[in-house]
Order: sequence, then structure tokens, then C-alpha cells
Amino acid sequence: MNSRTLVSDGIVSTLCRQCDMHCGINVQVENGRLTKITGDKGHPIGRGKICPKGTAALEMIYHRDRILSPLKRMPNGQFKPIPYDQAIAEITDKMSEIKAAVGARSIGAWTGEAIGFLQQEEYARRFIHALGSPNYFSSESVCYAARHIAYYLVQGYYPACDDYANSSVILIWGANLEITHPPFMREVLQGKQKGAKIVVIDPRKTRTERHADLAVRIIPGTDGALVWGLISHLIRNGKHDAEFVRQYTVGFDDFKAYAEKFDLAVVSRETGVPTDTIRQLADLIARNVPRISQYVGISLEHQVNGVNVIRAIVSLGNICGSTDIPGGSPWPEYPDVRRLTLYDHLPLDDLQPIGADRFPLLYQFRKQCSSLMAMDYMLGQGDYPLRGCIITGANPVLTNPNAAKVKQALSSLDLLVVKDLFVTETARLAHYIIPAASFLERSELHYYPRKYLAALTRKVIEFEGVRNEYDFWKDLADALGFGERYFPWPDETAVNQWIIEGSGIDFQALEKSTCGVEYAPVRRRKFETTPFPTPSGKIELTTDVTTFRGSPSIPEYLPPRHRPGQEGTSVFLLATGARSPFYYHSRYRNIERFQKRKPEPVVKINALDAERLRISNGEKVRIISKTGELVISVKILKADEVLPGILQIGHGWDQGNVNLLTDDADMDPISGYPNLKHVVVRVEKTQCE
Ligand SMILES: Nc1nc2c(c(=O)[nH]1)N[C@H]1C(S)=C(S)[C@@H](COP(=O)(O)OP(=O)(O)OC[C@H]3O[C@@H](n4cnc5c(=O)[nH]c(N)nc54)[C@H](O)[C@@H]3O)O[C@H]1N2
Ligand SMILES: Nc1nc2c(c(=O)[nH]1)N[C@H]1C(S)=C(S)[C@@H](COP(=O)(O)OP(=O)(O)OC[C@H]3O[C@@H](n4cnc5c(=O)[nH]c(N)nc54)[C@H](O)[C@@H]3O)O[C@H]1N2
Ligand code: SF4
Ligand SMILES: [Mo]
Repeated sequence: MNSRTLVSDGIVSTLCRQCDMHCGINVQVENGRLTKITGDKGHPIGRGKICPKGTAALEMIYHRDRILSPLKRMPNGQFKPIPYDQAIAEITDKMSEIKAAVGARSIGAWTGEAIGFLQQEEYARRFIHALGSPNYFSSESVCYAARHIAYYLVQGYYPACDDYANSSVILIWGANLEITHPPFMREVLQGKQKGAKIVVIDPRKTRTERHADLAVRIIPGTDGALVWGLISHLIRNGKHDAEFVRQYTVGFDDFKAYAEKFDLAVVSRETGVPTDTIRQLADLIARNVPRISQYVGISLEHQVNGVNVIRAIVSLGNICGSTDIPGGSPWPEYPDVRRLTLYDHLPLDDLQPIGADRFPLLYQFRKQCSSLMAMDYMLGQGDYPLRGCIITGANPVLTNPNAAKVKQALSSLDLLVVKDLFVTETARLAHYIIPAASFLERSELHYYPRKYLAALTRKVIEFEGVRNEYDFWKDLADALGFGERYFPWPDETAVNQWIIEGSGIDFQALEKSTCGVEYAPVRRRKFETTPFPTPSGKIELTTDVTTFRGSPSIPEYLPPRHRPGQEGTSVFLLATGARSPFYYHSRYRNIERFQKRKPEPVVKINALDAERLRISNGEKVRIISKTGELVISVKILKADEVLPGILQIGHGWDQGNVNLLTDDADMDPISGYPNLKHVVVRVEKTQCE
């Protein structure tokens, strides 16, 4: 492995970008080799702590399986290393061929969670528009955008994260923050230390629940009933912030009338939560208005009425008056920097971005095409063919629903390029695999909008033959003849400087600071002087249906189509994807010390169900859904660790891909998000007794 560190000895302070938390880290360099990563105690995010994934960065970048040369799939299916220039020439020739035959829009770009958000994804967006295609896909077809849509519909912005440290009540809806967002969890615990009460709403016992003052074991898919019950209780008892509601919201009368349906008995019947617990929770909120904060987890996005449930949750916060106050839900402000995207110059909306007609809000608010629908277009079932795709930082064969279809669709392409650190299950289908540069091999801008901080990550190392994201898209653009026009900057440092030019952020200050520089003073209660960025300028407790096609103006509750245990003894609701501390989606499966801790995928089942089905620990069972089946080992949970009738399988495993069971057609009609949390399955024994 030929690598060069940018300093030969010493400590480089930068940010970890192995998840979107961006904790501050110190990277130790000794004799031109990175030897250790520790948390940066002075950094406001992380405060010296790093999680298991954070500690694995060096094992990942120096891993023996890392790809360091472009690979081309030969007719016999084997991959052969080829020179980088040859790869770029062949890829761009093929792109020109597709463009000439069926049009530029038949080529898409796709970024995954590894490089999602802001700068790295904006390179891909810029490139694909410069090529003439509107088709940009990302992991936002299954993550974050549904939340954004819901928040935007109600209040016109997304809070990034509530102010837990100063809150009185912290409601954690369907999330396991201790594992998934350790810095947020630390803020939650700070709040607890100051007296805040923590409420965790989840069908199973989680690490986060251990810190809860109130654990609400809810039947999956019924969060909507609970939140309406809480809204109803608040309004009925006059405990909401009536003055805030009067001045700053629209739709309250209809909202209130709808809430009346949800009395304690109804809510308890729907959610399976005892009436006492619901009353306790409602009173807790009522006593602590307005310092209420919330976290909405991924499980609310992965349900078929997800956007509306989240709208109701956001509205609950707003009627408590927790909007943009300390201890509530901040209205973040971003610096006024330049964007790399071309939507203002080359919108291409007339070229039918995939999914923009069916999921207009996904496109309107996030400029995202639907990666689920992309599969249909690849398979010739769309309005036009999708024949080429460049995927970087994603592994959709393991992470998109209906894996068999994803595999078939990607395999049918005329051109599939995958940029990754490893030969992943998705890369195996590619015509070309391009080595990717990890986060330590690039420099990019990052903003912490809650803290009004801008930061610059540092390139610490480079590997011979590996081009970073910017260089890669520029190389393609140069070969296609539009590099000079759209990728004129010689390198990413020049891009970074261009982005912040004129914004008031000083580049040299960024280069010097390890903790980021403040780009504006922190402001609260902005609504007193600035209208909310919604059509009415107010919080929209109900939304004009014309902007919100086919959906009720009130975020109505829809009872789940299936409830655990309702259809007989071997039918279950399968929740997929609960996160493990060691793995990040499909990542880190090749880190040996993690493999030892969690060597294989398992299906988790309640002890009572296991006993009923005569299933024992470690036994292999067959799980069958409408879409596919999977044989997997059993792990039995104690009866109080999960509600009966519910199964749990993690995602991202090659040797047990749970997305073989998930259905890409079962989705929230507003966001286009797949149901990944409540999949109806049957369990069969594979061994005779
Ligand atoms: N270590 C690690 N950290 C990660 C990731 C990772 O893969 N590994 N992934 C990152 C990404 S991209 C994301 S999106 C986040 C996700 O972060 P979280 O939102 O915290 O996701 P999960 O850990 O899956 O927790 C979801 C919880 O919802 C519960 N649940 C399932 N169905 C329902 C329901 O209907 N209602 C309620 N109330 N709860 C339900 C599940 O039991 C589970 O405990 O994590 C991020 N952080
Ligand atoms: N069944 C089920 N499926 C799910 C979920 C679920 O809960 N249940 N959760 C969904 C969610 S929330 C999300 S966000 C998606 C995530 O879906 P993906 O974005 O596909 O997730 P990863 O497996 O993290 O894929 C990242 C890839 O990028 C590579 N990589 C790492 N660092 C870099 C880098 O710096 N540059 C480049 N170019 N590549 C890099 C990694 O090796 C890996 O192959 O999964 C979704 N899939
Ligand atoms: S939470 Fe872990 S993986 Fe995420 S940025 Fe912090 S140290 Fe890195
Ligand atoms: Mo995600």
C-alpha cells in the first residue's frame, strides 16, 4: 500500500465522518503512518469521546482488502485491474454512447450515506446536471427526507436536533440514540442531570431505554395514535401554549376537532400502552410546557403513514410552544455560502426526474429522485429507460428494499460504475469499480447549524492511485468536455475557498481552528421577527391540500394494516435494521474485532413466541415474506425485552440480507419511503423435531 501522510509526525485535529455526527478527533501520525485516533476533548461535538466505529477508521483505511486500483469486469466475470485513465476513458465513452442513443437522463448518479449531505453529494448532483440528466439518487430515498418533508410542511425548516441539554422533558420516538447518535445521547444525559425526564417510545427494550424515566412499549405503527392522544389531552386541559398557537399557527380549530377523537381509552386500545402510562406521559408534558424536546427516529420514516405521524409529532412540539426556545426545538440557521448544485442554472425539471411526479414533495423539498423507482426504470418499466448509473458511497444491494429486484435491476444496466473502498455486494455487479478516498483523504466544509459553527476537515493522508470525490467527478467532466465550464477548480481546496467566498467566513480561520468558527451569533425566538418559511408564514397545523396532493390536510392517524399476533400463531411483524454499535449499515463487516463480537445476523424473537413455536436459541428458521425468504439463526429475547409478535433483524449482512424480505412497493405514498419496520412475515422451522 503506497500512502503518504500530509505531516510525517504529530497530531492532526479533524472531524470523524463515519457518520453524520462529525465528532472532533485527533489523528496521530508517526513516521508517515496514522497510528491512532482519539476523541478531541476540546471539540464541542464528541467532547473527547468516540464510538466503536470511530475507533475503526484506521483498520478500514489500511485494510488489506481495500481497492487501490480501478477494476474492470471481464467477460468471464472476473475483475482485472486497469489504469485509471483507461477506466475514465471507457466509462465516459459508454456514457456518451448511452446519451446519444437514449438521452442523458438515462444516466443517473447515486450517493450513499458514507458521503451524504452537502459537499460530497453536491459534486454528484452538479455532475449529473451538467451531463444533462436530472436523475440524482441517494440514501435519502430511505432516510431523512421523510422527516424533512414532515418538518418542512409544518414549520418550513428542519431543527437538526432539539436542545436536550436544557430541556425538561425529552421524548425519544423510535430511536436508539445511545447506539446511533452518541453525541445526542450525551446531550440527553446532560439534560437528565439537570432534572429532565426522559421518555422512550419503542416496542423493544433498548440501550437508550435504560436511561428512561418512562418507557412506553408501543405496538409498532401506532405512534400516530399516541401523539394525537397527547395533543388531545393537552388541548382538553388547556395546557398547550394558547398564546403561541393564536399568534403563530394556522389550522388550530380543525386540528383541535380532529384531536378530540383520541381519548385515553382509544389511544390505549390502539397502541397497547396502558391508560395509566399514557396519562402519566401526558401529565408530564403538560406540567413542563414549553421546555419539551423530541427526537424522531428512523422507524417513524420507515412506516406507510410516516410523514403524517411525524407532522403530528412536530405539531405537538409547536403547540407546547417549544419552538425555537432554549430547551425546545431550535430553528437553525445556515451560513450564506455558495452551493455547488446547478438547480438554479440548469433545473432540468422538464426532463421528468424519476419519482418527481409520484412523490412531488421528495423532489420539491430535497431534489431527490426515488431510488426505489429507479429500479423499475432500469428494468424497462418506467417512462423512459435508465441505462447507466454511477454509485458512490452506497451499497444498495444490501440497503435498498427488495434486494432480489435491486440486483436484477443493477445487473441489467449497460453501465454500472461503483466507487467504494471495498468490493461490496453492489460493486460485484459493476462494470467498473473505482477506488474511493476515505474521509481522512479529503477536505470538506461542514456546518453545525445548531451551534452556528462552520468547520473544515483536514486531509491527513493520500493513497497512490486513489482519487477523491471531487477529482473523480472532475475527471469524468473533463473527459466529457464540460470540465472547464462546470469543474474549473484545480482541487478541493479551491472548491472549499469558492464555496465560502463572500460569506463572511474566513478560510484561514477555518484552517487554523480545530473546533470550527462561529458564522453568526446564536439567535432564538426568530419567529417574533421573521415569518416561518411556510406558504402561510405560520406554523401549519393543517396544510393546504393543493400543495400536498392526495393527502389529508390534517396529519391523520391510520391504524396499521397488521398488528402483531392478529393473524395466527406463526405470523409476525418484522422490524428490520435496528442498529448495532459495531456496524454501520453494511460497513465494518470486515473488521475482525467486530466480527468476533457479532459474527452473523440473527432474528430476535420474544421468549414466549419462541416457546409457542418450539424454537430454541441458535436454531435456524426460515422467515418468509411476500417478497422473499431468508434462513437465519434465532436469538431469543426475554419476555420483557420486546412485545410478543414482533421479530427484529438487522440489515447490511451479506450472509443474511434482510432486504430480501422487504417490499419496495409497500410505501408511504407521500415520501415514497418503504415500510422497513413492519413487514408481515411467517416463521417456519427448518429442522424436524
Ligand atoms: N452504530 C450505528 N449507528 C448508526 C447507524 C448504523 O448503521 N450503525 N445508522 C445511522 C443512520 S443512517 C440512521 S438513519 C440512524 C438511525 O437511528 P435510530 O433512529 O436510532 O435507529 P434504530 O437504532 O434502528 O432504532 C429504531 C428503533 O425504533 C424501534 N421501532 C421499530 N418500529 C417502531 C415503531 O413503529 N414505533 C416506535 N416508536 N419504535 C419503533 C426499534 O425497536 C428501534 O429500537 O442511525 C445512524 N447511526
Ligand atoms: N432493511 C433495512 N434497510 C435499510 C435500513 C433499515 O433500517 N432497514 N436503513 C436504511 C438507511 S436509514 C440508510 S441511511 C441506508 C444506508 O445505505 P447505504 O448508503 O447504501 O449504506 P452503507 O452500507 O453505509 O454504504 C456505504 C458504502 O460506502 C462505502 N464507503 C465508506 N466510506 C466511503 C467514502 O469515504 N467514499 C466512498 N465513495 N465510499 C465509502 C462503504 O464501504 C459502503 O460500501 O440503508 C437503509 N437500508
Ligand atoms: S459517532 Fe462515532 S462514527 Fe459518528 S462521528 Fe462520532 S466517532 Fe465518528
Ligand atoms: Mo439512515
